Amino acid sequence: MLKLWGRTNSINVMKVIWTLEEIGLTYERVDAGMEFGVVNTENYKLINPNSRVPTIDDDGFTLFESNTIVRYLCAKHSMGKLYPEDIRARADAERWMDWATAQVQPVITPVFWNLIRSTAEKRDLKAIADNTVATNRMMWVLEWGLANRPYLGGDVLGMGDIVVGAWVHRWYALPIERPDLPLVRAYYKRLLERPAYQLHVAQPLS
Ligand SMILES: N[C@@H](CCC(=O)N[C@@H](CS)C(=O)NCC(=O)O)C(=O)O
Repeated sequence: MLKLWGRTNSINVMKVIWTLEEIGLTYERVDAGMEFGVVNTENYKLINPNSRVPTIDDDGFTLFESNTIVRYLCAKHSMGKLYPEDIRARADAERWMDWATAQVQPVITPVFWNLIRSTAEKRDLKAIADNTVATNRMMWVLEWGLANRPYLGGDVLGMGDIVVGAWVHRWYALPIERPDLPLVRAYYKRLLERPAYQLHVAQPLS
């Protein structure tokens, strides 16, 4: 059975859990990271020397990097569905996965850490303000990406939506000022209709 290491409040672990649930795969999850430890043990470092989560073990094949894990699981179990067969549709999905990691994650993470994982005294208000502006600007890009299609995958959910959708919940859940983006708002509502997203991604931030 596939084994996944990672705590459930990690966004990178959420992407993998959501993928596994959409596919309907049976898996075992082991709490790891932050208060759960595990990531600094010698055994864990043999399969993930970054000491980070998530990591999977698929019948002896181990893998870290959440986007790569999502791609791998979709290619293996959801070819032509979550993983587009058409090379252009696949490149489009990969573009959004890379965009989320390269453009959204670096600016939303300081906002998240300061507001959710820091005490009030330790908050860097300038970092929150500057990065909120930068994050909101990125969400305009997503508004552009959703023109004329319900999902980044087109008519149906694709692997690009799994990575981007995880960040979209974080954006809506943060106590910040946001522009009203009708397409992103409708997209989030659509994602919330999916039980796996609701249960494993759209949870209170911690
Ligand atoms: N690029 C990596 C980043 C992994 C990462 O930074 N994971 C965080 C959680 S989101 C982590 O392991 N933090 C330390 C911990 O939980 O102990 C990926 O996408 O898998």
